[in-house]
Amino acid sequence: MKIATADVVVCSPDRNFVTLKITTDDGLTGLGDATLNGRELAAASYLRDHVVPLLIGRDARNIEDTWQFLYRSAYWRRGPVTMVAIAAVDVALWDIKAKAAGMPLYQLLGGASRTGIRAYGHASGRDLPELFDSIRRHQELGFRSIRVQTSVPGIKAVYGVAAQPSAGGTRYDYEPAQRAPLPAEEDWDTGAYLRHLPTVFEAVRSEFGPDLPLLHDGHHRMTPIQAARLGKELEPYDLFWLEDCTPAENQEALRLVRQHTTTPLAIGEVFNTVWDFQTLIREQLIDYVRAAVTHTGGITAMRKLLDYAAQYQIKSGIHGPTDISPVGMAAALHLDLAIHNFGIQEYMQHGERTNDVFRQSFRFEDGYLHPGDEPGIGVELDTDLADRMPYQQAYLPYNRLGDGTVHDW
Ligand code: GCO
Ligand code: MG
Repeated sequence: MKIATADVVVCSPDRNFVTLKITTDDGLTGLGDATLNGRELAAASYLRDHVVPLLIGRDARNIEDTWQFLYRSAYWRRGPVTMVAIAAVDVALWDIKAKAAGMPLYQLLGGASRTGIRAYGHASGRDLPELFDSIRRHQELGFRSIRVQTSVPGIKAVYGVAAQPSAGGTRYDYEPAQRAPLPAEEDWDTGAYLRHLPTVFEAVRSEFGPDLPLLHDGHHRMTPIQAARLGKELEPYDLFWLEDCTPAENQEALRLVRQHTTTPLAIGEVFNTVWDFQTLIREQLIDYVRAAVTHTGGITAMRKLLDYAAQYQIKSGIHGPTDISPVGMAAALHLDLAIHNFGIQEYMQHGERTNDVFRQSFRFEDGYLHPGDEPGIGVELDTDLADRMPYQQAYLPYNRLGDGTVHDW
C-alpha cells in the first residue's frame, strides 16, 4: 500500500481551508486538515513544496514512522506551520488505515468509551437580553453546555461576540477571519472587562439556574494576577472552565493563578506539541487540554498528549471552532469517543457551503456529537466544488489599548 499521490486543496467556501488528500496505489484515499487561520498559504506551501515529494512511494501503513520522519528530518522542530502539515499527513494516513480495515477510526483507537460526545456551543450578546436570547437559541439547537462571551461597556468590538446576533445568533462575523487585505483593529481594556464580566455571570446564573454548564474564553488577555482575580471572582458562578486566561506561552504564569482560584482552567489552542504542555500537565496547572488535532500533529501526537494528561486526571477539551475544517473536526470526534479522559468538545457549526464541500458522517443530536460509523474518519471532499471556491486573503483581527499599544487578541 504505497502513497501514489498527495494533493493540497485550498478552498474558501465560508472561510479558507487547506486539505491534504492522499491516494494509495490500490485506490484508497485519506483526508487531513492543515488549516492555519490567517496563514493558510504557508501551510499549503510547506506541504506542497516540502512534504508531498517525500510522501510519494512511502508505505501508507507506517503512520508512526512517517510522523517521526517528518518531525525529525525537518531538523527545525515544532511550530504551527510544521505541525499542521504533519497533522494533515497523519490524519490522512489514519483515514486510509481505517478504510483499509473497513472500520470507523475510533474502532482502531480502541473502540467507543462512551455513547456520545458532549459538546459546547458559543453564545454571546452585546447586552444581557441579547446574551440570554443567544443562550436560549443554543439550548434549542440541543447544546447542554454553553460558552458565554459578552460585550464590555466602553469597548467597541470584543472577541467572541456576534455583531449580528439576529442572523441566527450562532455564528460570528470574524469566524471566518475577515476577508480583507489588512487585519481589522479592535480595542481592549482589561480593567473594564474585569469589572464587567462577573456581573454578567451573576445575571446568567440567576436566569438559567445552577445546573447549566457555563464556559468562558479569556483569549490570552490577562496578566497572571488579573487572571487570578477573575478566577476567584467567578467561583460563585461555578464555571465548567475559564479558558486561556493568560498568554499561553508562559507556562509558569499558571502557578500563580492556580494558587488563588479553584475555577477550572483550560489552555492550549495555540500550542502544537506535547512539549508545550509539559509543565502545565506535570505540575497540574490546568484541568483541560485545549489542543486541536489539526494544530498538534494529528491523531498520533494527540493520543500521546492526552494519555500523558490522563495520568494527572487532566481531561480533553479539543479545540473545535470553524477554522478547524470538518476533516479536523471528524478526526477530533473519533479521538473523543475512544479516549477515557474525555472532557468536552467545542463545536461551532460550519456554514452550508462548507458542508457541501466536505460531506460528513458525523452528527449532532440532543447535545451530543458522534463521528458516525463509515469506514475511516467519515468525510469526503468534493474537489470539483472546492476548486470553484478559491482562496481569499483573510486575517484575524488584532487589539490595541486606549493609548495605541498593541495587545494580545
Ligand atoms: C476558541 C478559539 C477560537 C480562536 C480561533 C482563531 O476557543 O474557539 O479561541 O475562536 O479565536 O481559532 O483562529
Ligand atoms: Mg479559545
